[in-house]
Parts: sequence; structure tokens; C-alpha cells
Amino acid sequence: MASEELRTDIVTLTSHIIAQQQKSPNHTRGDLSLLLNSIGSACKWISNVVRKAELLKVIGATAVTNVQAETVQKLDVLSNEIFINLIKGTGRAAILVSEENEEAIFINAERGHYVVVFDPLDGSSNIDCGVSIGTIFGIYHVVNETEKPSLKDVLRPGTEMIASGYCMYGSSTMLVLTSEGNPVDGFTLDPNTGEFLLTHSQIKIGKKKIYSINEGNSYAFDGAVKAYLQSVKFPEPVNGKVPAYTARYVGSMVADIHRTLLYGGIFLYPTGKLRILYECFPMSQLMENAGGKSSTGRKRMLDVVPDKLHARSPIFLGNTEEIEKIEDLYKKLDNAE
Ligand code: P6P
Repeated sequence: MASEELRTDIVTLTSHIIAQQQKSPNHTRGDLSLLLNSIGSACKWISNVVRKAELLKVIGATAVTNVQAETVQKLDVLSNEIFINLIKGTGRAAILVSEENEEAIFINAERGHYVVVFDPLDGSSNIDCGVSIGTIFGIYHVVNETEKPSLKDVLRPGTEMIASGYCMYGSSTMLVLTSEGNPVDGFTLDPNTGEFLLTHSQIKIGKKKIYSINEGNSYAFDGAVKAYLQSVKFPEPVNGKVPAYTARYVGSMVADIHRTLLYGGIFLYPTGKLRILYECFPMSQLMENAGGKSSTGRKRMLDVVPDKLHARSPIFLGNTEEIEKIEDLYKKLDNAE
């Protein structure tokens, strides 16, 4: 029997973050490193709770409906509290924006110079049937460290985010992270040591032709989306070869985006359910840094400026070729009107 090969080329999340800090001219004080490490710790705790949920009887819904008019799952509450407490504990955050909290959380911390936007447990409606779910986050530096933090530091384009990522609680727990000017890297949680180990270095989006959309919303699709779906379901031959697409849809954004990142394709949510700050922006920064593209259909997603904390947007992200097809179809639609 092959002996288990003992890896020695180990890069942990902590050593990776420190190495990136040493290359970064803007974050020399180690504050961002501390913040990113605490997010890693929060994801470990949430992973721990998610995996024991059935046993700890923290499965199921509370009697609460959140600002999104969604039933709050017990795990949503736990995950939100874990995330908030660990980030607050760093003393480096000035403002937290959570999918679970209607208002922004302002923290009075002397070295609080960062804004963290997050969905502590996205896809939680899938918890009871064991489908992969995840945490999504984005980080901004406050606009001006000498000024009192305000919503001016939050309602900004995604291009001003300095780091973003998600942690997927699936067959394994995997943290995928990027920061300004850096590639996208994936870390798998080793349950024995509790360490996130670098397993996917410098992820580049795959090239498979996969489209991912909830066709139950077809009644609400506009002409551009309908024309795109027609083109992938009944593709025209290219150089005599019919480009075969396949359809995949989980209904949990972290799972659908993780597959799109690793395998390729396009994820479409055209009817404006997904929230800009803590779903669309982080996934868009990751997709762009992995060599893909992300759009509202009519403009680059990261150029959008949200007008309120929980603002939503249509979103299309994945292989550049597919996103540009969507954008061309919207140009045709708008010109025809
Ligand atoms: P639908 C989960 O509730 C979520 O916010 C995302 O994780 C997911 O992509 C989307 O909604 C699924 O929405 O309408 O297909 O169930």
C-alpha cells in the first residue's frame, strides 16, 4: 500500500499573508495581515459549527426574518456572531457591514482603519440538505484615517476593495483569497492541525463551457438573457464544430462561483437578487484577478457605486468570452429600444 506522502512544501495561510504583506507598500504595519488571519480563524470556527450542526441541534430556522426578508437560520446567527466578534477583537476594523445586520456596525478602535463587508453564511437555505455553503467577505481601507468613519467609507466602487475572498464549507473547507494586485490563492483546511494550507496557488479561471443560472426565474428574463440562453442551448457551429455547453446550478453562490473559478463557464443572476457589497463585489474581484470578467450586463461590476448597504444588482461573471457575449447582447437590446 502506498505510504501517505508527507508534504514538506507547506505554506500556511499565515505565512502566505505575511509574505504578501512584505511585498505590499501600502500595508506595512501588519494590520491587514492581522485582519485576514482573524477572518481565517472565523472561517475555521464557522466550519466547525457547520459540520457539527446536525449533532448540536443548531440546524433549522429561527423565528426571525432578516433585512433581506429571508428566514434566519440558526447557523446564520451563530456564524454572524463568530465573524463579528473575531473581527472586532483585532482592533483593526472601523466598520462592519453584515448581510445579517440592517445597519452598519461602527467600532471605536484606535487603529481601526478597515471596513469589512461580509455574508457570514451565504446559501444558508441549503443547510438542511447538506449542500455546500460559504462565507463571503471584502475589505476596504477607510478613505481617510484622520476622519471619523462614516458610510462614505462603505458606499464605494468595488475597485477600491483591497482584499476579498470566500470560504466554502463543502466536501472540504476551502478559503479562496485575493488582494490588490495579487493572484487568487486557495487554502484547504487540514482538520488535524487546524491549519489552512496553500493547495491552489495562483488560480486562473478554467475554460469549460458551463452556464449556471436558475431557470425558474425565466419569466423575468429580458431579451438579452433569453438570447444568450438560446445561444448556449442551441449553439451555432464554429469552424464546423458545435461548442457543447453543459448546465450546472447549485443555488449556493459560493459553490457555483467556486466551480466557475476552477472549471470555467459563466454564472448568471440577471434578476437582481444578489447584494452588491458582500456578494457581487468580492466574487467580481476574485474573478477578475483569476483572469475572468464580471459585469452587470451594461457595465463592469466593480465600477458600480452602491447607494445603500444592501443594494442589489444583476450580475454575470466568468470567462471573458462569455461575459462579452452578454454585454454585446445588452448593447443590441438597448440600441433596439
Ligand atoms: P435562487 C442564496 O440564498 C443566494 O443568496 C446565493 O447564495 C445564491 O446564488 C442565490 O441566492 C440563489 O438564489 O433564487 O436560485 O435560490
